[in-house]
Amino acid sequence: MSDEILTEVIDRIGVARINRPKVLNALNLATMEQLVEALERFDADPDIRCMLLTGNERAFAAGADITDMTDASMVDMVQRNQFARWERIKRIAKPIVAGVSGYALGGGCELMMHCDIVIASETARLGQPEINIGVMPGAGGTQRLTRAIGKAGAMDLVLTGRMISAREALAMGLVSRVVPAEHYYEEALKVCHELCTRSPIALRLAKESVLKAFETTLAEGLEYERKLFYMLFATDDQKEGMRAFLEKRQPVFAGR
Ligand code: DAK
Repeated sequence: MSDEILTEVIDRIGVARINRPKVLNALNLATMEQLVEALERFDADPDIRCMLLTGNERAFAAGADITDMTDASMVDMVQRNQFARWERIKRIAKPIVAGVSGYALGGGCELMMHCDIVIASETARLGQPEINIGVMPGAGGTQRLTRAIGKAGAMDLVLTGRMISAREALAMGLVSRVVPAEHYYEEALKVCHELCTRSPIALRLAKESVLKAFETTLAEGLEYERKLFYMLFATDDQKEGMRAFLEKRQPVFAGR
């Protein structure tokens, strides 16, 4: 495996770092494949509780690699079936925290939107600038962005291609928290450490339930949530969590 995606395990956290600094972490096909494989490996590893996806200070990812697409025909794009990789990211069951600094543009912003909690450095610059190069978002940008921030904001970003600051993104509801530039990675890691202390099965079902809200009516979503809520009463973790509360101690969740 090449070193365009660096991985490490810190305690029970799977860390994946996009590592193409010369091109601001532009995501080419090989990098995307390596990233998806790394996330799937972490997802399948019972010792890993959550994941941290990050880039470097200058860029989370400045988009899909434009050199991959410049001369592609419509048929090339169809045959590449790049969407399949993005679908695989969508199926990752464990929580993914994004630590975002610098540019998160186009496919980079879409990748960030596939993550569950986004910790952004105050230097982060986000947007969907595909319109500036004659195309439009292709990995959910028109759909996830619209659901995340509403029509007015999504139209503004998608049609003008303008970049927004981390603070503006926070106000729009596109990122979870904004932190000083020098702390974004450690804050994202801190969130991951917190998630490691939670019940992994409850995390998994809670993630699934929140994501369901993107795809259902309110009534269907509530019904779905209710079923998952009942399911948790079949776990040891529910008993442990509630008993620990009553016994005024920290719970120890086994994930069963
Ligand atoms: N692709 C390839 N190279 C890139 C790149 C990108 N997206 N972004 C930056 N680079 C390269 C630059 O070409 C430059 O390379 P050299 O000239 O040094 O060889 C190097 O990174 C440094 O960039 P700059 O010199 O431009 O740096 P600046 O600080 O001046 O500007 C910038 C930073 C981020 C504003 C600028 O680089 C920029 O505008 N970059 C392009 C941003 C962009 O348009 N992103 C959207 C790309 S389209 C799909 C899924 C997803 C997508 C498509 C399909 N399917 C599932 C089918 C996604 C599409 C996109 O993301």
